[in-house]
Amino acid sequence: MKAFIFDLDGVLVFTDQFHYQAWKQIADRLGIAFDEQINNRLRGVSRADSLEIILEGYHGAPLSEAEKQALMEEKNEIYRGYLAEMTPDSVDASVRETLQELRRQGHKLAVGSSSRNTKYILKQTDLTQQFDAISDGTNITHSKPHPEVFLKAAQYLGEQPANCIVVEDAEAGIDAAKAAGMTAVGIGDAARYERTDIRITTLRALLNVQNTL
Ligand code: B16
Ligand code: MG
Repeated sequence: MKAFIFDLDGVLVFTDQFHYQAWKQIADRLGIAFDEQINNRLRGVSRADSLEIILEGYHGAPLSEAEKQALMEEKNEIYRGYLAEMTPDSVDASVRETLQELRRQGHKLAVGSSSRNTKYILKQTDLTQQFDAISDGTNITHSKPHPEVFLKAAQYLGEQPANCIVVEDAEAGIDAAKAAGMTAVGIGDAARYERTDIRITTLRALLNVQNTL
């Protein structure tokens, strides 16, 4: 029996377009150039760190902490407007089936996400009950690539890090998994990253490689 820790955005659901649309509205208002390439740098990174990356393109008067806080709140309001439209149909059937099959085989499953909206997304998509533990942006002080979010997930599952397999789409997430002493499975962008241990192109492929882990 093993423990699987799944990243959320980019692995189980595809909310990156919602993050992009929400940040784009803020960036446009501040006159900051923001495109999909910059958006890729926000994968797995916390809300506050995401804002700092976006502000690299800001040339106005320096912003106070209160102004930055207000921008993050505004972005989150817009983002949650998109999340409110999510339903169980927003999750690929193959993703749900893969989780169900791993559970059927007796493995423990957790979520390890930087997002403070994790529990809301899982509720909207009816995924909450698929997981034995949830570690997210609300229970960490250090965001990926720091290992805290995955170490907490292992702790909540009652598992040793060496027995945990992390599934990630972001380089920051693979770095976090390796720093935690876990096996790192990469999908999407992370499948092209040199530090990734095992590369998959679809989540379902996890069922084929898991015996080798
Ligand atoms: P929130 P993950 C991450 O989710 C996203 O990839 C990243 O773009 C986002 O900034 C971060 O969550 C924080 O999200 O603003 O909802 O707290 O990939 O770690 O599941
Ligand atoms: Mg991700």
